[in-house]
Amino acid sequence: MNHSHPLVFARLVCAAFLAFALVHGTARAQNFADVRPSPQQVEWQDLEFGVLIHFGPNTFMDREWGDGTADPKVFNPTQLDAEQWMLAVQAAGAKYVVLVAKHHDGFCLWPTEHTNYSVKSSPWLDGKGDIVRMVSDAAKKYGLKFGVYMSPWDRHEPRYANSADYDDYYSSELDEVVQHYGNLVEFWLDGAGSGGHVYNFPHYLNELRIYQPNTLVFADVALFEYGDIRWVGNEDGHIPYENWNVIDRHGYLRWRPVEADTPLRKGHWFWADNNENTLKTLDELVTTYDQTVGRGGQLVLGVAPDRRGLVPESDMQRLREFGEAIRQRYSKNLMASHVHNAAVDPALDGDPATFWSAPAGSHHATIEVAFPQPVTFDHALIMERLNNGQHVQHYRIEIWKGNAWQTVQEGRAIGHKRIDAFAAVSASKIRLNILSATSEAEIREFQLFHVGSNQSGTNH
Ligand code: FUL
Repeated sequence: MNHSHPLVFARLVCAAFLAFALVHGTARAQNFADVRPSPQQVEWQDLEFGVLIHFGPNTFMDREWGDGTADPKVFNPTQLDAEQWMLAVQAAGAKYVVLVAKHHDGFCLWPTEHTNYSVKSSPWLDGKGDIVRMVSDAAKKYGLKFGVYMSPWDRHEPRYANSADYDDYYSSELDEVVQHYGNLVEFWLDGAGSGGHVYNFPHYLNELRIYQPNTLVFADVALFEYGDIRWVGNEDGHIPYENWNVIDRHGYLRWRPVEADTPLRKGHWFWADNNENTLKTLDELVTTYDQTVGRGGQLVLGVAPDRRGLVPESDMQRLREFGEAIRQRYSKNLMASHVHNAAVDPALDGDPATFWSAPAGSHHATIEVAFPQPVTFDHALIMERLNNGQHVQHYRIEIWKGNAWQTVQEGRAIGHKRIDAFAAVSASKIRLNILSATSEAEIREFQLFHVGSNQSGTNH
């Protein structure tokens, strides 16, 4: 080892300091308020909304969980068009797409060298196609970030019976996916079906990190220690309020933002015949949005192309309506007409890149806003800046009633984004009253909307 290398030297100094700190008891105890997100987590949380795509032999066999015996010959989409999938993702307003590259049936959507159970053995494009390539290329073209899901549970691969052999197999497949398809925004580690099987997850993660240092790993509850993001615990499209980003597992406090995955067709991640009646209504989708993104978490909506290899027209239409409804609801920010006040404007300017900070070290502060004319509103959207941690523990939205402040809404956590819905009120003086914060609150946005009679998605 060459000890004169500056990096090696810096590491030695760090290690010496750590040893000194531990021996002399100067290492600071960790608490909830000290834990901060990584820059990658901050960036990922800003994406807010992604789409998860399921497509494979199951699509052709009306199955949700294939048992790994389907003949690759069944896989034969006639009009597969990954760009059409991206149009669906964009229309819904999502910022990224996660493709299920391998589901529990073990069938690979890319021509892996490690098994024949893949697109290579299908009649589609004479076995020369690569869906991972097509989707990653299309995503790039449409300005969407790209991620993959690779099921550890594999019901086809015979090596699954032997943990060590299967670890080699999974790692070799992983190597292909992480090296050949560009940057992955998210990597899905799904725990379903894996009970009782021992995987070498630390090895998988090492492999992934070598090539994809910035990928956010999604892991469900059982695989918690391997993830950067945690599963919400249901597939119904809602995040329970209050939602805190810092959670405690095995005595370790960690920043683990929550992701809520839910399919566009109720109960169906894969397309199946005759289930159009399960397509979620616009109201249901708007409610889902308000109860996921509006509760400071990530929404990941499942979209399933059909046997042609296209997102069905009805689903496409619903995704368009959904995207449009969200834009309509949250684009006319009534804060735009406020009387400017340099002290608080960074929270009122409609730009999440700027933020207002409460006085250093404060635990209580207010953002007061005046309007030349009274404004009528029934929704508020607040974004907390999380780079320094999630601080707000208790807040009120209040209006001035001539001689006193009246509470319109009261809440606890704000987090990345908080959407509150309430009966319409009119006022020309409004404030965000932060009653309690672990450290100075940082607010990126405080916005007001009048959604009106279309009250679907009420966030209570
Ligand atoms: C689950 C899987 O078992 C489902 O089939 C689906 O892929 C969903 C997104 O994750 O755990």
